[in-house]
Parts: sequence; structure tokens; C-alpha cells
Amino acid sequence: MFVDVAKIYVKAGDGGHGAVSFRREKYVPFGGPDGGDGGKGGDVIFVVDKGLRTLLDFRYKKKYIAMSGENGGTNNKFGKDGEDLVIKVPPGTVIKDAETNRIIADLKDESDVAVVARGGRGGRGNTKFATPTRQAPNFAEPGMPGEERWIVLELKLLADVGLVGFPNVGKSTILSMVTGAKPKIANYHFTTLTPNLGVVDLPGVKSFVLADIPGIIEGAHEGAGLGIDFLRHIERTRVLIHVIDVSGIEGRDPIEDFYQINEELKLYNEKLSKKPQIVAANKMDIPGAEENFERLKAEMDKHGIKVFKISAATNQGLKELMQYVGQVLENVPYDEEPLGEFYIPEDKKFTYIIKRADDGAFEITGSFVDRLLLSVNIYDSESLKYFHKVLERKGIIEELKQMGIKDGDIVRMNDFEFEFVE
Ligand SMILES: Nc1nc2c(ncn2[C@@H]2O[C@H](COP(=O)(O)OP(=O)(O)OP(=O)(O)O)[C@@H](O)[C@H]2O)c(=O)[nH]1
Ligand SMILES: [Mg+2]
Repeated sequence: MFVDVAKIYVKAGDGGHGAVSFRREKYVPFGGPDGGDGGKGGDVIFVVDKGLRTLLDFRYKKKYIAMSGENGGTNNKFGKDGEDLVIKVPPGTVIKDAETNRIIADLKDESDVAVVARGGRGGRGNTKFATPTRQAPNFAEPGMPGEERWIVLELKLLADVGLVGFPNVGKSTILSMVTGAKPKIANYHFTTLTPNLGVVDLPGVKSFVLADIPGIIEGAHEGAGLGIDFLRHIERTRVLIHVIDVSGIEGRDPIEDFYQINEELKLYNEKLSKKPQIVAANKMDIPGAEENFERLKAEMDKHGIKVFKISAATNQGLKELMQYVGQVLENVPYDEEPLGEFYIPEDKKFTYIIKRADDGAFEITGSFVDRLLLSVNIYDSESLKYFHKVLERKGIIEELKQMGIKDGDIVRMNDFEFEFVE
């Protein structure tokens, strides 16, 4: 089955924690700090693999987690960086943030790369916190968490040519005759439920990718039939082969069919109706087709649209049609139109809020607090001084003052409480 949308979870590696450690040397009772830094967490990176055609793999595996950085060690040993997780997707994959639906990346070519979740920075070891006045820092920094998010992968087929037309006109039969694809073919409407792709490989024809989509009916642009889900698969094709059943065997008129399908294409997306179109008048083997063909051809001549007489079932005229399509393709550029506003997700911000608790304490909560407390060693005065400095730098002390804090008031951060001293 063809899969074109997948929702997955990605998480970059966490940064390793910085180490708290001191040199132990013979004859030196208390050496200097030698806690190394933690390693950076691995990124989650998407790259294009031209050999891939579907997002099938992502239906079975939903979680992608990059390696975390190692913690720092003694003896100033740095923690190893976590390895990046590289995920391969087919060309034409658009990555969106599942929560906001905004586009994170549009991967078209082999050179396209997108970092979708960044690894957390490693924490600094206690060596880095040593200063002339703080010679034995008894604390270190924790690693930063890696970014994580749910994303949606969307694959718009990168077919060169799309087969469009009413149900049962013979689109899948054409695909099966000129490519190695083996789509289901049957004499009823909506035999094709999901798009099929094939590579046209005929002598004298420069190969191209042909897409067969489910039949289009009136109202397709509003979701009637299977229409709308699949029209987007041909948004990026460069040429359309409009397949029309000229036998009239289903009681429809070929000329009306032509206009109706074009109306649907236009209502869905103006761009679709402007693509070069070549008409394939199919089922010419059925008696009565010839007369319809002449009428259709006269009508198409008015628009300067080329019509090919074919019988897909008996393989008549297909080679000439494909040869012509191949020539047209040589003069039609690739669709390079950007998909709209791009957006690179921001790094996680560490935030906090200050509230007055019922007992009068100043309560500070939030991710900033959680992270800061990880690095505090409350039994160590140097660590507490550093902690105070961070509060000051972040502007929290100032904010507390503005809220009217006085000496002796209680400040509470999660489980940790202390008296405020100016
Ligand atoms: N007589 C005749 N029958 C044909 C020809 N081409 C296709 N058919 C038949 O028409 C029926 C529909 O063919 P499909 O290729 O499944 O048609 P489709 O356009 O893909 O149909 P949907 O997938 O339902 O949209 C099948 O029974 C085919 O055998 C043809 O040239 N002549
Ligand atoms: Mg079909």
C-alpha cells in the first residue's frame, strides 16, 4: 500500500551532566576541581534518499530517539557527544510540526538536510566554575534536555506525469502497460484506492515517473469520491495525461468528461489546470469509438490540445503517446515554487513564574527552576553563592524586590526553601 502521511515522535539526545570531582594526588590533601563537561546530545537529522518512494517505514516505527551525551568524568574527562540520528526520507517529503502544523522543512534534493530536533548542550563540569575566590566549587551544571516533538511527514509524489480522468477510463491499465507497476485493474469505479507509481522505460523515450491516481468525479475538489486526498499527489507533476473513455460505453459524453475533469482540477487548485495536458482517447477498440473520437478531436483542436488514439487493453498507440509526453517534459521546468512560510522551531525556553503563596512565601516555579535546582548543592556555600548569582542574572531578585520582598521572607522553589537576605 502506498503511504504518504506519517506522524512520528522525535527526540534529540540529552546533554551529559558536568561532573563534580577533585584531584586526588599523593601529598596534596585537597587538589583542585577536575570535573569534566558533559557531552552534547545527538541531533535528529533528516536527509533525502533518492531510492525511497514511500513513507512506509514510518508506519511501523513511530519513535526516533538520538543518543544522549555522556556525563563528564573525573580528571577533566569530557563526556562523549551523543551520536546524531540520521533518518532517510524520500525526495519530496515535507516535515511539519504536528502541534502547530507549520512547515519545518521541505526536502526535495539529495543535498537537502534538516535538523528537526537539536541535541541538548552538555553541562559544564566543576572545573569551569573555579575562580580565584571559589577554588573548590562543589557543583556542576546539568546537561540540557534534547528537543522533542511530534512531527508529520508528508510525501507529495514527485511524479513527472499524472494520469487523470473519470473512474474506469483505463488509467491503471495504461500504467500497467508502460511501466513495471502492477496496479489493480477491474471493470468498476474506484478500483484504484491509492496512487500507484511507475517508471516509464520504453525504447526511444527518456524515462520518467508516471503516477496513476484514483478516478476523479464531480465534487472531487470538495472531497467527493476519493478525489481530494489524491489530487495533491499530482500537484507537483509537470504534465497531465487526461484519459478519456471515447467508447461512450458508460453513457457519458467524452467532451463533457473533458470539461468536467478540468473544472474539478481548477476548483481544487488553479495551478493544476494550467499544467500542460495531453488527451489520451482510450478504448478505441470498442465499436462506436471512432465517431466520438472525431468529435473530441475537433473540440480539442480549438484549444490546441493534442489527442492520441489509444487502446490500453490491446496496447495500441501507447508508445507514440509516451514518446510525445517525453518530448513535452523536456521543455517543462520542475515546479520550484516554495511551499510557503518556513519555520524553524525555537530552542526550548526555560521559563518561570513567581507567585505569592497562601503562607506569604514567594513561590517560584517553572522549567527554569527545575533545571537550576539540579545544579545546586545546598550543603555547599560556594554552590549557593553561584545559585544566587544566577537568580540575579536572570532578573529574579529584582522581580522579587518589586513584589515587595523583605529580609527574612521565605522564597520557595519546588522543595527548596530559603530566607531572603538582601
Ligand atoms: N475495451 C477496452 N477496455 C479497456 C481498455 N482500457 C481499460 N479497459 C478496461 O476498463 C476497465 C477499467 O480499467 P482501469 O484501468 O481499472 O481503469 P481506471 O481508470 O484505473 O479506473 P479507476 O481506478 O476505478 O479510476 C477494466 O475492465 C479494463 O480492462 C481499452 O483500451 N479497451
Ligand atoms: Mg485505476
